[in-house]
Amino acid sequence: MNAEPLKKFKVLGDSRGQLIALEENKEIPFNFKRIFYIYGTQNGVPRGQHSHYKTKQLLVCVHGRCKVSLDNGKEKKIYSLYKPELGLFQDKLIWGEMFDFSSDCVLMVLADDIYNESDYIRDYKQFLEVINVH
Ligand code: T46
Repeated sequence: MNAEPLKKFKVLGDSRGQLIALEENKEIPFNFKRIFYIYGTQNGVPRGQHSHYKTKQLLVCVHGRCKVSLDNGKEKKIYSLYKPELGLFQDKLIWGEMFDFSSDCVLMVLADDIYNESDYIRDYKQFLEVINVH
């Protein structure tokens, strides 16, 4: 991986409790167009297992915990998301897999584009072919 994809956000708030603010082009390292969250993942089931041609994502586990592997075709690293002040940047053309979800995990994903299935690469062999030509 080039730049460190795991970001630690500043925790605001006071004696009443905590608050984290994410702004585009600051904590979110792109212009932001979409948010979605996944939850209720069944025990032992992975999610993701794909890459995007263009879409960039920032993954934040706002409740519970999970692990994420990021793979650039040459190197694969595993990250633990276990508190809301951690954000993991998944660049375009990086294969991502989310796994080891706690039953209470809510994984929020911020993306720089609207949903478009044609931006997905869901076959790992095809992913390796695509990154070889970029
Ligand atoms: C990712 C992980 C964490 C939409 O209609 N709009 C959307 O914005 C998204 C993300 C999905 N969908 C539809 C497409 C499928 O019919 O929701 C269904 C489930 O999507 P998918 O199989 O891609 O779900 P996951 O959990 O494997 O992956 C999703 C994201 O696709 C992915 O980018 O990082 O969550």
